[in-house]
Amino acid sequence: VEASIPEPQRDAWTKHQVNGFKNKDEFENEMVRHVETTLARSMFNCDESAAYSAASLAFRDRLILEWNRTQQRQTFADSKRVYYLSLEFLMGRALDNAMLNIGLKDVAKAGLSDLGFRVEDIIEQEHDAALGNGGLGRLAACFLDSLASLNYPAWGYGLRYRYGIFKQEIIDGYQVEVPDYWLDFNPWEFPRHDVTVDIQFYGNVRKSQDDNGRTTAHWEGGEMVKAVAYDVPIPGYATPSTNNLRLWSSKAASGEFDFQKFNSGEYESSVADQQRAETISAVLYPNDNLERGKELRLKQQYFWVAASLYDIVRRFKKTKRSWREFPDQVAIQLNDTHPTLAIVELQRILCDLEGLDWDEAWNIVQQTFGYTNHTVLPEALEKWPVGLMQHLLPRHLQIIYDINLYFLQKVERAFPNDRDILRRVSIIEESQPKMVRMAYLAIVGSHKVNGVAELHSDLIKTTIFKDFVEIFGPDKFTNVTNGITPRRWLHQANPRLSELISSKTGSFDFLKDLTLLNKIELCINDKAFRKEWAEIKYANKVRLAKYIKSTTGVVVNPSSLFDVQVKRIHEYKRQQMNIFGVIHRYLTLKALSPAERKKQMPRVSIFGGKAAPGYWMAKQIIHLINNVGAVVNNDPDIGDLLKVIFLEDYNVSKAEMIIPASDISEHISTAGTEASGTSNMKFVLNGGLIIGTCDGANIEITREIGENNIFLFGNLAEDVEDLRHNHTYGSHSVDSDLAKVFEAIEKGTFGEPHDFAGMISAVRDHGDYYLVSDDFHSYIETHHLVDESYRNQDEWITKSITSVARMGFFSSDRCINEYAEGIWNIEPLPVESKDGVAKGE
Ligand code: GFP
Ligand code: GFP
Repeated sequence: VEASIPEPQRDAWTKHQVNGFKNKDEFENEMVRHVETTLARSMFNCDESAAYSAASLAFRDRLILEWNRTQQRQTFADSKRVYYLSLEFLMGRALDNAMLNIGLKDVAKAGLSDLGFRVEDIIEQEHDAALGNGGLGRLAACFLDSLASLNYPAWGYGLRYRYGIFKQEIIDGYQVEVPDYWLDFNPWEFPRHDVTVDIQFYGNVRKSQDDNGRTTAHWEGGEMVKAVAYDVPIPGYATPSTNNLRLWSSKAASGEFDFQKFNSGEYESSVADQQRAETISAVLYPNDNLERGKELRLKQQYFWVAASLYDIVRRFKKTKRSWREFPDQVAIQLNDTHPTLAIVELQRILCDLEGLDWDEAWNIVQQTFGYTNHTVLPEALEKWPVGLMQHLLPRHLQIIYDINLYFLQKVERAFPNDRDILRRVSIIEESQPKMVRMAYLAIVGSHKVNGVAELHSDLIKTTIFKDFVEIFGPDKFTNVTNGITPRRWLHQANPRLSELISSKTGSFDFLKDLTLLNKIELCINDKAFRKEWAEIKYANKVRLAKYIKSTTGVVVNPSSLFDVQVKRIHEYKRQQMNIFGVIHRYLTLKALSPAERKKQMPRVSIFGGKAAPGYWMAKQIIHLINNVGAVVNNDPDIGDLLKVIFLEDYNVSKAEMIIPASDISEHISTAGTEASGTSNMKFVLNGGLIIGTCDGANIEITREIGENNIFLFGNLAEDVEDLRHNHTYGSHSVDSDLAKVFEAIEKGTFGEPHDFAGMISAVRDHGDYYLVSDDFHSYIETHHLVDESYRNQDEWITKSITSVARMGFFSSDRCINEYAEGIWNIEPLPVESKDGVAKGE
C-alpha cells in the first residue's frame, strides 16, 4: 500500500503527520482544543465530567496513532498473529490505564492541575466497561494488557454489548438489578462503519454436484444481520505496541430502516426488524458458571464467531498465501466453549466456500485452534439442543454430525472392544432432547486443551475429559496457570506500594518482569521500609473506610482487621460459610463478659459481589449478609469488635480500591470447584494475606510464598467425592458450632427465619453438596489463628512483604509467554523506534 503513493502526495502526508502530545504544554493544548471544539464548551462550563471527556479524547488520539503504526508494522511483518475469542472482556476503566501504560500520567496530572482539576477526581468520572461476569472476563482483559506489553501481534474479538453486566443496588437488604447503559459517552472505541459483515441465520441447505462428482453444500435463505466493528485500542506498558480489541455490534442488514416497508404502511414491522437485529448484541448474559441454553445466546455466539472468522480469513487472504499456511499465520484461542462454533465455521468456510477437501480443511482447523477450559462444574458445561441448532444453523449441524462421525470412527478403530466409549465421547448426547456437547466439540477441533491452574488441569484429565486423554494421548492436554497484570493490579491500584517497591528494586522494571519483586525480600529487616509498608496498608484502609462510610453510613475503624470476600456470589465459592462464620463470631462475642470482649481482635467483614438474577440461593446469601450487618453493626455490646459490610455493585474499579485495603481475604471454595481464582493473586500482590482452601491457584500460591504465609484449611479435593457419598448414604450430622448458628437464624435473630430456610436446609437436609459443615470447624479454627497472627504486627508485616516478594510467577506476562510458546507458537514483534533502537524490550 505504502509503495503505491506518489512522491509529492506522500510528502504532503508526511509533512502534516500528526504527532501525539509529549509534554504538559501540548497536553493542555489538546485538552482545551477538545473542550472548545469536540465538546463545544469553554473554561466557564467545563466541569469534571467534561474534563474527563477531554482528557480521554487527548489520550485516545495518542493511542490511535500508535495503534495505526502497530497495525501497519504487523501487516508488513506478515508474521503469525493470535486471536483471542472471548464473549467477555471485563476491561474496567481505561483512562488511568492509558496514562500509566503510555507513561504520561505525570504530564496529565500537571496539565490538569494547571487547568484546575485533580487527576484522581477526573479518573473517578469514568464509567467501567463491564463486558463480563467475573474471572473469565477479567482474565481476558489481563491477557490483552500482557499481549500488548510483550509486543505480541494479537487481537481480541468480542461483542459490543449495549448493556454490560447489570448494576447492583441493595434495597432493604435485597439485590435489585438495574441496567448498565455504559455507552452514552465512550471515547475509547472507534466505530468502523466500513468494516461490516453480513451474518446469516436459519434457512436451509441445498447440495449440488459438479462434473467431477464433488458435492458442495449451499446454505440458502433465512435471515441476515449486519455486524459492525468497533475497535478499542489496547496500549502496552512502556512500549509503543498498541493492539486491537474488535467488538461487534449488530444492526439490521437492510440498514437503519426499511423505507420500502415504511412506504407500504408496514412501519411497525420495519422497526421490529431493526430491533430484532439489534437485540443480538444488546445484553451480556449475567450468568457465571451456569448455562441457560437460550436461543438468543446461541445467536450471539454464532454472530460474533462468524464475524470474527470472516475478518480473520479476509486478513489472511490479503497475504495471498496458500491455505496450508493458515495455521502458520493464525492461532485462535477459544476462551471457554462459548466460541466453539468457530471450529465449525472455519470448516464450513474452507469446505463450502473455498472448496478444500474435508481432510485438508480439518487438518487446518485442528492446527489453528486451542481451547481453554475454566470449570469442571457440570451445570456450566455448554450443551445445545440439536433441534435448536438445526433450526438456527442447519449447515453447521450437518458439519457437526460429520465431525462426530469421523471422530467416532477413529475411536472405534482404536478401542474396538469398548462399545460404551462411543456413547460417552460422542459430540452428540443421546438424551431427550439430543444435545450438542460443546466442550467435546472444542476438544476434538483443537490441537491443545488447557486448564487454568495445576489442580484444575489435573482434574479435567482425570474426570470430565478422562476418555479424551485416552483417545488423544496426554500431550494434547496441558496447564497454563492464570496470571494477572501487575500494571493494573499493583501500579494502578496501589501507586504508593508500587513506588515503594521501585525505590527498593531500583526501577519500575518489576512491572515488566515481576520476578524482580524478589529483590524486596532483601529489605525485610529495613525498619524504614517496613514502616512505610505498614503505613501504605493503613492509608489504603482509611480510604476504604471513608468509602464505606459514604456509601453505607457505617463507621469502621481502620485499625481493625479487614477481612474481605469479593467475587461473584455462588454456593461453590461459599460466601454462605463466611457469613455463618461471622454469625458464629457474633454469638461468641455476645456470650463473653465485657472484660473478655475487650481482649478480642476487632474485625470488619467486608463482602461484595453480584448474584445472577435468576440464582435464588445466591440472592438469599446477599440478603442474609445484609441482615446480619443490620443487627451486628447496631449492637452496642459489639461496637468496633465486629462490623459487617456489603459493598454494593462490586466491579473492576471498586476492586482497585478494595483489594489494596485488605488484611486477609477469603478464597474458600469447596476443594476442586474453583478452577483457579485470580483475585487471590491480586490480594497477595497487594500485601494482603489470604485464608483459603487447597483449591485452584491457592495451591500454587502456597508453593511460591510458603506455607507459613497463608492460612489453609478444609478438606482436600481428593476427599470430596467420599464425603458427598457419605452425606447421601451415611449418617450426616451438622457441625455443632454451625448448628448454633442455624439456631440463631431460626430464632429470628437476623430477620424473618423463613427467608433463610433454604440456605440452612441445603446444608442440613439436602446433602451439603458444598461441604460447608465438613469444613466449618477447621474454618473457624483457622480464623482464630488469623486473629492471633494479626496481634503480632511485626510478624504479619514480615509475612506480607515475603509474600509479595515471591509473587513473580503470577504475572499474566508469564502466562501469555507460556501460551505463546506452548500453544500458539508465536513470537513477539520487536519494535524499532525512530532512532533505530529496539524499544519495549
Ligand atoms: C488493519 C487495520 C487498518 C490498517 C491495516 C494495515 O487492517 O486500519 O490500515 O491493518 O496496517 F485495521 P486489516 O488487517 O483489518 O485489514
Ligand atoms: C472462571 C473460573 C475461575 C478462574 C477464571 C479464569 O471464573 O476459577 O480463575 O475463570 O480462568 F471459575 P469465573 O468467570 O467463573 O469467575
